[in-house]
Amino acid sequence: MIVQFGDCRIELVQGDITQQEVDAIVNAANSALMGGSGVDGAIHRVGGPSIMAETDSLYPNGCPTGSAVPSTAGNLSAKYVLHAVGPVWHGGTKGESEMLASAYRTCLELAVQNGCKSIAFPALSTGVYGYPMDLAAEQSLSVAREFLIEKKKPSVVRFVLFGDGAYGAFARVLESLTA
Ligand code: AR6
Repeated sequence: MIVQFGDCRIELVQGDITQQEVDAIVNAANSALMGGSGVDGAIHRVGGPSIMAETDSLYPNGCPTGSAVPSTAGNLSAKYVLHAVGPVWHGGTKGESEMLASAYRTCLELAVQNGCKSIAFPALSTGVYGYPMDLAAEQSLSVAREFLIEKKKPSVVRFVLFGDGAYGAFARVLESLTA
């Protein structure tokens, strides 16, 4: 599914984040930037050890929840990996939605600052961190839409969803945002 906002677009695809041909790929990292399972495991496996070597040296104190930090992308075809730290879901009363929005916004800002025309996000926080998919879809797509309307870049914001359930949830929300 593709929806145009001026000269920019939001794309939804089903697939593997590591296979995306974009300028920046977003990692679903933890605040220690120590690697893990899911997206994080896949990015370090496919991208190779140079990514972790770089984040260890540039960010020895990790990255706070709700923020993101950039690195180069090793063997991935992207130029950058943006390591974003989404919130752990605690029922929705601990500022989770603000932290999720802030993680997405920081990645979009980093992409623009680094001259990236395209960025691919996974559904941050919806795996190990337990954020409900429908709520995550609403939050992430509204941040992306607002950013594109206001800043008019990057040209392509792609959400790479794992499986039918995630794709369906994002597609329903994107339809409602454009209705
Ligand atoms: N491509 C796209 N999406 C994927 C892929 C992939 N290769 N693999 C999983 N997903 P998660 P989180 C989906 O757990 O919830 C790690 O251990 C997955 O189905 O990767 O932010 C980190 O080190 C889910 O919908 O990230 C942290 O400790 C979404 O991506 C912690 O997990 C995010 O799932 C972060 O948890």
